Amino acid sequence: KKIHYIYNKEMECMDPEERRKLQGERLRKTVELEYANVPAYRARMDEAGVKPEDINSIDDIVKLPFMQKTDLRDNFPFGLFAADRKDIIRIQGSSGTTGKPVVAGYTQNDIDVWTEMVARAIKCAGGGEDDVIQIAYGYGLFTGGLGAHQGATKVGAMVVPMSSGNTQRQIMMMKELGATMLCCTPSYATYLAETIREMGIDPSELKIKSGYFGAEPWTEEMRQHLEELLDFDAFDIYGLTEIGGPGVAFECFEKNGMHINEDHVLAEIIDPVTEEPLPDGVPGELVFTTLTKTGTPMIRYRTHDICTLTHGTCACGRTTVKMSRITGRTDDMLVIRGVNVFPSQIESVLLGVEEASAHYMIVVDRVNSQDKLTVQVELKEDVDMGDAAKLAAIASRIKTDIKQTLLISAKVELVPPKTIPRSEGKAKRITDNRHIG
Ligand code: ADP
Ligand code: K
Ligand code: ZN
Repeated sequence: KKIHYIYNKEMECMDPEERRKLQGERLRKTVELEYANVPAYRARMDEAGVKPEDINSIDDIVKLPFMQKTDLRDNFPFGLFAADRKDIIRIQGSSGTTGKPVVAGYTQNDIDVWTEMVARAIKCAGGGEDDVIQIAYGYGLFTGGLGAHQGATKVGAMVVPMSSGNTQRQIMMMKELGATMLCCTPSYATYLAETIREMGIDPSELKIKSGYFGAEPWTEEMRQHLEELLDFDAFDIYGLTEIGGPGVAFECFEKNGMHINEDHVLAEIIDPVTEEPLPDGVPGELVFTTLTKTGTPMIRYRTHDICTLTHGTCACGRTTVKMSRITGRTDDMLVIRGVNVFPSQIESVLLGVEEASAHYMIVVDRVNSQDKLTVQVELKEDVDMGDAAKLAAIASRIKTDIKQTLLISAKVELVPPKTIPRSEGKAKRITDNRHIG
């Protein structure tokens, strides 16, 4: 039975015309703040010949230059902060990047906005003060744990801050405390659910009724599998550190798209090549502009995530635009166990290994619902393939370097010279067997 709970009717069910007006006003304010306080973006606007006064409605957004992840890296750590340093009360960062990570600064206002966005999601799935909400996202710089925690606290639930890992203990607590909701990555949720079954626990012995799962792509098939295992409702939740973490968009009981919190973020879909806006239903790159953030506001931030948008009133009563599942990325970033991995990072590790050639293949599989990363490395011609001890030492060194650089474990397979397929065009460095999208 579908019940439509709505946390903030005024904002979530607002008349679309009225909302456009509100968005226009907030956009102007954001642009003024950015122009006054962020020299890197001011320079970009000057170059494009656009001033804050030129932004009088959301239709004017097309005049504004885009922002990219490289802007965050180039201005690391504080270059894009629009607020006074004393007003920044939190730093959150992206999960998987090496070297200079991507960080965002949050003012009290930004934390409140983020909390409200996640509270809307949790309420939407039926969460409230009678609920026991187990958070099995990692806590830390990663936005998953704290984001879910704040939202669950806001709706008055009894929050269990488990963080990720310790699977048997998670399940014991889930049972003993009578957790009614679960928040974690979809792959971890599946692993938990499968372990629950393996332990001989029937879902009826648990009180779990629903959960929010995000931070990585997943499929409708995975939802069905998960819902069957736990006999509950599994919902998708989307977000990214740069825009404010999880809760930027969340699914309602209709389960056919995620409602974007449009009073706080403005979404566009563009053609990633021409940068022209695309209409509803046409897949393209998702672009976000924050409308209420004051710490690190973002204007036309290119997410590299591919999806479609659908406007209109949902059966749940919300009038906010819905985004489809993410079906792919415009760059070669892989999301492995929620951690962002670029093939170039693996390449740079291999470049530092004397015996390794520049030829490699990254293989990603899903085994027992967990992502498994294998790196096949072609050895240089002069390496003695008969020296097993030496080979083991090389493999182990590469494994350690990958772990240190990317913060995730990989299996390393050394292969003889000239065995990795060569390419004449774009090199194919990735074999992703997870069938996503
Ligand atoms: P986090 O640290 O929360 O993982 P990142 O900024 O590192 O945040 O990663 C954000 C990226 O994760 C998004 O741009 C998107 O590619 C992916 N992502 C987040 N939520 C989802 C989701 N529900 N479905 C698909 N991909 C998602
Ligand atoms: K991620
Ligand atoms: Zn809806």
